[in-house]
Amino acid sequence: MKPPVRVVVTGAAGQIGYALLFRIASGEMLGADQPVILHLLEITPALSVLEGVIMELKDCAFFLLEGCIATDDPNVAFKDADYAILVGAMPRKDGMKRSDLLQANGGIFSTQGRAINEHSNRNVKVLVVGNPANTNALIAQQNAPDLDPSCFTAMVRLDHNRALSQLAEKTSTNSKDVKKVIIWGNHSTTQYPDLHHTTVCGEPALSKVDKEWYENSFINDVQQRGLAVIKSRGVSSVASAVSAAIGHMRSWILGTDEDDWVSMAVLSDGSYGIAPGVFYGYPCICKDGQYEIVQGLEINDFSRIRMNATEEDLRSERSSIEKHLISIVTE
Ligand code: NAX
Repeated sequence: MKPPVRVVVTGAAGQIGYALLFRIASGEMLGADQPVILHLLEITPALSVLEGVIMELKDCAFFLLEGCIATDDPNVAFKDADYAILVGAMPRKDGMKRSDLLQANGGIFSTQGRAINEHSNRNVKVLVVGNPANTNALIAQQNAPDLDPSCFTAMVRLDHNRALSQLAEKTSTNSKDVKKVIIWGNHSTTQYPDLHHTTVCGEPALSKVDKEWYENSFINDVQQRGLAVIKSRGVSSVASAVSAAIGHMRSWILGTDEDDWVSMAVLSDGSYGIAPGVFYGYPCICKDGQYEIVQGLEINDFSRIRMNATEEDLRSERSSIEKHLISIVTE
């Protein structure tokens, strides 16, 4: 058995947090030989709920779970963290403007970014799930100047999985037969699910489906899937979001399959003409705990328009928190 690693989950008493903890403690994220100590961060009013969550974790008698720390203090939560999944975020309330939501989350993610900077392992791997995930990741990363920016990522894996599944269903195949889907850009309705490089059973995906379906149904259905789930269930995606978070971390830590890639939102570095300064969904290959953006893919005009539109969306999110960002960083 390896020595235990410390895994932070924020918003641990919320819907996604609650479901995520049991899958981490059972070994699904890090493997069946990796013991974990869970650090659970919540807001003060939710700490009593968190007590019950810990009781249930103990009641599972997971042999990999070596301890649980519950706290409302980010400085305690992020101490010596090896991995962190930032799920807790300010929900959008009735009548709240998008810019107000961005500001409110600016406060949460800047505090957490600073705590990570101060207290976490220098190689910590951070996944931001709480929305607006890409911009929250940017805020956290900008507030952690002592860490390599590649320690931070945001989740577009749920969108990636939705695309895999919808294409598999359309082509009467299995999701394992579908490779190299890409979600470019923001985890929002401007995201661009790209099938130009995708294969189904080794053949180009776009030779197996008609163009009209790809351009007029598929893209929109993937972009709108989260809203469709809310419309049906009355609440946002939980189990599928948890599965995506586990998959994202697992790929990052344990590596991607040789003949495939995954979509991860990472700090743009100019790749594919996306200017630096936003967390943008890219195709990534992971090896030895590091991600790399896949390079050299040909981008046609159809894709370029959509890639630019989702970049615009991210730049507009960034502009509404820019002042806040700068004042935090230079404080
Ligand atoms: P819940 O409202 O059930 O849970 C959120 C939890 O976060 C609550 O328990 C709350 O007390 C806690 N929290 C709030 N502020 C906190 C803070 N400053 N520190 C620590 N904890 C804090 O929401 P849930 O359904 O679990 O969703 C969580 C987030 O995931 C939301 O922002 C949601 O929009 C986002 N999602 C992101 C997805 C993605 O693909 N990136 C998909 C699923 C989900 O919609």
